[in-house]
Amino acid sequence: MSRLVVVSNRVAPVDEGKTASGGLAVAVLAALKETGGIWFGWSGEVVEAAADHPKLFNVGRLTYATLDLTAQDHDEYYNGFANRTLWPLFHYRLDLHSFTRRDYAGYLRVNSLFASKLAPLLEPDDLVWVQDYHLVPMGEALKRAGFTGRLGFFLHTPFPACEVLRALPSHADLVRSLCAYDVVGFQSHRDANSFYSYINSETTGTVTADGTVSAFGRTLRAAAFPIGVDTENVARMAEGAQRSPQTVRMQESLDDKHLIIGVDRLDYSKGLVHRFAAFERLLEAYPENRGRATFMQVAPPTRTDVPEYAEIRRELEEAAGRINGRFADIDWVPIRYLNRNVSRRALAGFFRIARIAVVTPLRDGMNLVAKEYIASQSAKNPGVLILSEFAGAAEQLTEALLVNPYDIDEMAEAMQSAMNMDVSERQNRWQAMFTTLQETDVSIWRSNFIDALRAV
Ligand code: ADQ
Repeated sequence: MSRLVVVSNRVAPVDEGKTASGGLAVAVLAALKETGGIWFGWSGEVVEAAADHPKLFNVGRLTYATLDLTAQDHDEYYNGFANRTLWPLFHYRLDLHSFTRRDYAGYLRVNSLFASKLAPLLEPDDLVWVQDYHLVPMGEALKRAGFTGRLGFFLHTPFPACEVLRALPSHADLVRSLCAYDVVGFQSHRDANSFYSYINSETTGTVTADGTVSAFGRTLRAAAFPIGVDTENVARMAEGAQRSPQTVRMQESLDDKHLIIGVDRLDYSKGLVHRFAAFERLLEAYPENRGRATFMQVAPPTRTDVPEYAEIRRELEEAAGRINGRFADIDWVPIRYLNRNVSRRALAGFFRIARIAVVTPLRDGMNLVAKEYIASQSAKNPGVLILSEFAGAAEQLTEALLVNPYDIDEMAEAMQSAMNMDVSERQNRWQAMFTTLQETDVSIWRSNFIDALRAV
């Protein structure tokens, strides 16, 4: 059977006791553990002079192959083109999107470098599966480096509408690079449709009803493959964690107040400023919740070298301080704001006891926190998920309270109905979503994608 070779920007920590906060890391590790193979990518180290060969080490049937980056490569490829050009653009933030030819050249250079270091490790019948926006040109570069086998690509972020994508000066190259793969996977139908409409309107290519795309002299399959979580495992972990010292401590500290929880990387796409404002509106408009609801936001800082991330951090600190100053009482603080990682087990325990999860990104490819929250609930007394209609997860989790995250009043109203929702409605909504998660978990995501790639 063909080996699986996964390529992603970061290779997750090997030490499983450590917490990986990226959704990609969580999903890919689950996939590779099942099949064995190679996981290739950046080590996370920035060095003066990069080594000629990747560092290799084996854990069971899995080989990790990692490369270091020089400061210039890291700055142009990662901080620059990936995180200041593509990330904001793909999340519809044209106001934060910047483009320089220097960063773009760095992005292409690192993709070629990765390809030239991976190619010698490959066998012709390997299935190579490239992950995410950092590595769009990697497939083309692997072909240039002589690889002739099957190539798949999965985009974890949204794929923007055509008119937004056109703001990227190199949009035509980006889409041509995507067409070098044999299978291109998107998180949602909305994203796949944006890709089809680009092909139809900006190229001479065609798209058939089953997602076969013919463009730039190639034929490929492009479709939605919504990523999932390890549903049963998260459920088991949450059930066990509810008796853990951390969860018990949290429960006691709540003193019978309802916990509203938010867990996100500290990123402007996650809608945290709007979410804080909505909680403030809840306390203003429905004063009975003062002293009755505690909102805990866990948001570990990421991409701290990118200035926009320092700005969002400052805004949130200010908002939390203002809201707490305005409403806190001697025995109750409205917002608990934690800027750090929490172990997966502790998170599962917190999800389990949280009456409400607020997952309200302004844009999100999928959002695994929404799925982890649902997987963590008890069937008898489940909590309520408030979910942004702009998260990919909203296509599947239609029984959540779906909100437009730009509408602060609507979010506050959703929090109010969640606070007062009776148990039978909570059970019905939760049961439907939990069944969806069982039918679409991470192993099904992985096998659907790999089957599509094998079928090429
Ligand atoms: P992210 O933007 O990182 O992922 P998300 O899907 O929510 O967003 O995944 C975050 C993961 O990190 C979750 O598993 C969560 O539990 C974990 N996590 C977050 N904060 C944490 C904390 N403080 N401590 C510990 N763990 C924490 C990108 C895309 C998403 C897409 C995923 C997967 O932006 O849209 O769903 O990839 O494809």
